[in-house]
Amino acid sequence: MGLFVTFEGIEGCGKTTQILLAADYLAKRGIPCLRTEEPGGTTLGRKLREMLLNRGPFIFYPETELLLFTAARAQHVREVILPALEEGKVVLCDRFADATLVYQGYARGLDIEAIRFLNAFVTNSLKPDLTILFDLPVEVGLNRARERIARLNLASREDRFEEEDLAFHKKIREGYLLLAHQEKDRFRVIDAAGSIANLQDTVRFHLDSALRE
Ligand code: Z5A
Repeated sequence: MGLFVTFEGIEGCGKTTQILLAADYLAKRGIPCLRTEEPGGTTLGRKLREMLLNRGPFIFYPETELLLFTAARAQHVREVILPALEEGKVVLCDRFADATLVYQGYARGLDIEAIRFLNAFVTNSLKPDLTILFDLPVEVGLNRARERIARLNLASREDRFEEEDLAFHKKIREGYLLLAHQEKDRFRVIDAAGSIANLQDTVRFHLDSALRE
């Protein structure tokens, strides 16, 4: 089996920038690697992503939103993640099941135990070997995310979650920190306020350590 690594954090924490650099780093070292994301990663997942993240005609009840994120995950695990792990690859995934616990559970207020059950069901109980959490004050992350979104044209703006208030985003940060506290062996928390280069050094350090284990 390969190594399953997830990148998590609040909006604008820099995880996507870091996962791209990490994939380059592994490729240059000749380590077979697959970079993927949630929601997304499959054709069905990308369709669901568009519905879930772009502002459109849909009104989502929290329960509907939960089922769509986890439906995308069920497909993603079977079609992409498990086959890559079985081939011995390092799978780098931009968000995974922890995002559902935090966004739909801690922030939207859905039952945490029900989400844990659903996550286990759709992932066939697959858990990341390592989760890198990019921690940042929400005000800083939201500013970064909004500046990035402002540079995009209207059709490509995935900004439904950025519209939520500050209290929502604070619950996300607190939820992630709580999960990291509960699962210290799996999580590595990085202060995401540093420079892109310094953060990448820390990411590489954690990846190298996990690859040696
Ligand atoms: N969601 C959910 O509710 N339930 C679920 O189960 C799942 C997801 C799986 C989409 O996720 C949404 O889906 C997400 C949760 C929800 N909420 N939102 N929105 P996403 O991961 O695709 O989208 P995102 O959270 O908005 O991530 P992002 O746009 O990819 O941003 P990021 O990964 O945090 O950061 P970035 O793109 O690397 O950087 C943002 C900007 O900051 C960019 O201009 C960078 O150049 C800049 N940046 C990056 N690093 C730095 C540093 N170190 N210093 C300064 N500036 C930096």
